Amino acid sequence: MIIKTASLKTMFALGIGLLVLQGNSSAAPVPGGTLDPTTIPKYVTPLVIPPVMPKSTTQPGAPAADYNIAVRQFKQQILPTGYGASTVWSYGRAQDVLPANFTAPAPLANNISFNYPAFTVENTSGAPTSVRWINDLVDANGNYLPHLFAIDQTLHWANPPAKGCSDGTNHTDCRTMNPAPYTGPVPMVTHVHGSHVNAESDGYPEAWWLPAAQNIPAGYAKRGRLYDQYNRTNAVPGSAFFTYENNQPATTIWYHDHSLGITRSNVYAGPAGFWLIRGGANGDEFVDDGTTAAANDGRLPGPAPTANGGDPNFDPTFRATIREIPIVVQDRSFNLDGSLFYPANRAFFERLSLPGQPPQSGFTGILNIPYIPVSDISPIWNPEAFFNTMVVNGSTWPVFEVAPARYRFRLLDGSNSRTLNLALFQMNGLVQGPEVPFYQIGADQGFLPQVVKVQTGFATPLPGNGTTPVPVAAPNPQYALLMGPAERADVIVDFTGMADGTIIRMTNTAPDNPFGGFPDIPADPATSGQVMQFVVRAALTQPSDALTTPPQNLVLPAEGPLGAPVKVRQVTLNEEESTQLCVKVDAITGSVTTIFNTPGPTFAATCAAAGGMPMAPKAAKLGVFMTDPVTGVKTMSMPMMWADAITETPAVGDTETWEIYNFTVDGHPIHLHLVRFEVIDRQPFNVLTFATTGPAIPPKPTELGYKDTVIALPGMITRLKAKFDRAGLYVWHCHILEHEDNEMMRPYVVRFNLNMPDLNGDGKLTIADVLILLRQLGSKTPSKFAYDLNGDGKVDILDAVLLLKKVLAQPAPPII
Ligand SMILES: [Cu+2]
Repeated sequence: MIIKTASLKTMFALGIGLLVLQGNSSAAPVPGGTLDPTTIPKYVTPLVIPPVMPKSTTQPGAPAADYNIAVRQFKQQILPTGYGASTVWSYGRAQDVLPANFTAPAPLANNISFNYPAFTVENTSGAPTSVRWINDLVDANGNYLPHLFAIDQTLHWANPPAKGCSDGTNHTDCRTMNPAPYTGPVPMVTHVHGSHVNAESDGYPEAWWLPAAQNIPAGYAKRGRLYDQYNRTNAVPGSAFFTYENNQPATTIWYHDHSLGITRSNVYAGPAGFWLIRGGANGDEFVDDGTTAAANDGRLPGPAPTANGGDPNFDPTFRATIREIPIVVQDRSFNLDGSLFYPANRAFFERLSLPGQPPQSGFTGILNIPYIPVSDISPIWNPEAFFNTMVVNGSTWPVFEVAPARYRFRLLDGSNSRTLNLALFQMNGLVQGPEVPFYQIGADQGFLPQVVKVQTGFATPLPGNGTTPVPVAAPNPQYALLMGPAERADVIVDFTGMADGTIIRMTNTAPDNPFGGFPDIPADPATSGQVMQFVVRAALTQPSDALTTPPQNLVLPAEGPLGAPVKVRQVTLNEEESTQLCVKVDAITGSVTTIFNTPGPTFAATCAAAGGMPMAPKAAKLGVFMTDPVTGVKTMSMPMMWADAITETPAVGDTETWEIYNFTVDGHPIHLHLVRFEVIDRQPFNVLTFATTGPAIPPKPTELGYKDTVIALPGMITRLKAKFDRAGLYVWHCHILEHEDNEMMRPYVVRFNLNMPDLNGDGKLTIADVLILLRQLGSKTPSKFAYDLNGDGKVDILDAVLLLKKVLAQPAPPII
């Protein structure tokens, strides 16, 4: 069944043809905290240019790491001057001491590198980087800091108290029946999104750890079920030591928290930053100017901030030289005191208030239902979360003064749920003037095969010979620069020749709701429909501006395609409704009340007969198809839980095509850890018969580079192809963080190849490989699952026996 992840009230309104109830209207800001977003002045705060994360010069313990990066709580002036500062969390160099009442941004010259978003970690392709990630969410007395937001313990989550699991057991990483918000020490683990990395360093959601606080309550687990470290000699409490091989082409990736069931809340508090990889065979050095005979003489706009190069936020001379800038766009809501707002109960999502409590956000209707443990609905979790204020590099609606020159922006949609559809327009006073194109050169995982000129309604690949072809229409006239949560776009914007004082505004016309494809109602034009503004200043011109290559001339060093897949894997996207809570919606007030709360085989029919509807959505889930054991024909989509047995088990070195069937009516930005994939196509299908209903639609030209996140549109099969080239346990998930946190994430394991389980990689099968496997039996690491040679979901003596049989079955080696 298809279920819309809108509020129940909206679903009800749609069902009876009433659209007067709020929910999908864009004429107003989306509800949020007590600060009215329309009162916040726009384009008054200069854009913060993230400086480069400084390497550590002191070590908190052995072994030495390139970076010791702590996450801390501090204040930041996100809103314009005169408004209250916001309490945030973010990363910085651990040795930097924050003064009391520290408020970011602050000059790097003061040896302070803490900022939201975090400073950029610069890397070279092929050169490993080690990071000791430190959970430093403690106060001045060494006591743990509680979360900034209400934490729902009824999701499958980290559960540091290690008790109260819903199945009656007591351990971490489970779903509890406790509806009260969690107020203890905060679990964290860092994932570098898009990193081709060993499993121990990937930031597995059950590999979290608590801060080394002095008052961790007795009985609490300080580490998650699969906490592990690349270098197991690290002894610094409250940290983990990870190593990143960076053995991947130059690209824009990013780091953020990934703890089980609490990622949405942790990331919303701030911790995220860019991780750039440069150099290598597909780096900037191999960009060519297609209009000249010389090889590799293309020059992209630069420079970017460099380590020890100055502080682009407090040194105007240095700032004037910068031409390459990472830009993260996020939506947030605020309260009058400047604090961040994140909803604290399910009623907020329904645009209702809780019974017996003051109305929230002016909602007059009441959500009067029981929650877990009485029903099966989580009390705090919101199925999606949209916010009314646009924050760019940690400032609301900033302004950036630019030279009349070409700039390179590495754009990231860092929102929890919001898809962006970005465009640039010259402004003539308050009137929107001509559109200024984006020239997209890269996607998530490196360069596109061709520069794509992106304007509203058009995406035109450029041949790279100085010419611009007739514009190519996008699949729908509304498409501009579309980015789902976690997607990146490496773009050039050409301000060359623009008059001093020209104003260019970045707008967003994706909906204030989950993106499900165009057409849709654009975001509120007065708030979430605006992003940031540029002002051309001729005085900022640098001599080097004349040296950069016009985007029409660029020939990009993109990679070739992957080979044929050895397997086609079919997976599904699903949403679930309650199987016990039947509710009704008051057509006047929108209030939702319980009709009955009883599970049973006839629940759905009984609820419908009573004039009600199941409370929904309950969760979003990934899944697989059930098939008829005799005919092999698909019979139904089988939603799977995080805790269910692993069903996606590619062998090392295999190239697979994944067909993602989306049974929901929302688009989901699907992200696979470890791999870089090609988007093959999208094809409509019938959700009842699973048969395709139309031709496959090729990816947009902006999706032709390697990617790690793709929007799986509703009612479509989205096909991607990836080579799974490292053994270990990883995850794949929806990057709508509210979905990811409530079951829309699954582990997958890249197993050693059963045909050639050469575990030590010496090119032959010997008893040494068997010994390696035997050593895994007692370990608890994300890598261990790669040794499940017989695919029974366990790594045990049976796998060792299987391997031994293979070793013994080999023909005797020739005697020389
Ligand atoms: Cu999703």
